[in-house]
Amino acid sequence: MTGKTIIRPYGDTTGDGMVQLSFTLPIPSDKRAEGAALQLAAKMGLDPAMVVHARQMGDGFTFFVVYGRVNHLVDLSAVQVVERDFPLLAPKEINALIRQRLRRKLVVVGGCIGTDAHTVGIDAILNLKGIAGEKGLEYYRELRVFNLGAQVAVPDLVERARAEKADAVLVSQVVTQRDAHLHNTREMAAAFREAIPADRRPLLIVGGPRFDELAAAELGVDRIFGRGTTPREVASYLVHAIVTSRTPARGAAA
Ligand code: B12
Repeated sequence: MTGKTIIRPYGDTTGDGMVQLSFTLPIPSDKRAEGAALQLAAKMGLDPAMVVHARQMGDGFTFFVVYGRVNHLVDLSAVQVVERDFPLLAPKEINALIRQRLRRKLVVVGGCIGTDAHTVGIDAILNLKGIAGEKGLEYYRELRVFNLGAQVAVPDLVERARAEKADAVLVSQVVTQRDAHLHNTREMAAAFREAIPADRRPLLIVGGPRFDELAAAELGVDRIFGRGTTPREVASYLVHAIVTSRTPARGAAA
């Protein structure tokens, strides 16, 4: 890409503004349903738009893929993201920094809270097997990892974090129906603040595919990790936040 700051979507030819959109309408698949899909696309600003796929899904629902043109421009100079503001370290460096500076194991307690049973994400980060060719946090000799699994109640999480003198609590939230991930995260953050004094509170980290990484302060946590996160990123962040960027006061949750 060049140094352009204004861009448009690309479909058939550069900058033609063509996008593809998928959605489901609660009506059986027929001509009227396709008309309804096109009306929705038009109201969303796709002009022209065409239905390129329509398939009935169960009784009374139709799944659509619509292809059409948008006029909107993207201003890259106005895009806000959370940039990685810590160095990405190798496992050896991470272990060495914890051993030399913290002089004890760094303790991590994690799990899925609320009714969420999607453990694949937190397992990918915590368990030895890891993800994307990287080993999980259990692989790091200087980390002690407690993976509490699915559907952990917030009071149980707080108690376990306290009992293990956790330096960091890692929570996964995948289900976002009715903003469950936001409510659960706020509840968890409030419970830790109420139960443990600020200077001994573990670092609070949440992750999941549909979080806005910019919302950490608003949700009362220290950091949010989104889709595609790897264990090494998380381990590097832990070292940055707990070991290298300040005098450790955590891990004494009593
Ligand atoms: C596998 C799966 C299941 C399995 C879960 C098995 C298990 N042990 O985890 C089963 C079959 C049990 C299941 C059940 C349900 N599921 Co489901 N499931 C999925 C599916 C197909 C894949 C999720 C997954 O494993 N992704 C792979 C992992 C590696 O990715 P990840 O979670 O994003 O994790 C990465 C990052 O996000 C990040 N990360 C995640 N957590 C954390 C935490 C921390 C601390 C950090 C640092 C990073 C981090 O790092 C990870 C690695 O990169 C998704 C659809 C999809 N394709 O995503 C639906 C999906 C999540 N499920 C969904 C639904 C609705 C359900 C059910 C409600 C269905 C039902 N009606 O019963 C139930 C709910 C069960 C419950 N109580 O939670 C919806 C959620 C919709 C929504 N908006 O909330 C989805 C999106 C499917 C869909 N399109 O409708 N599901």
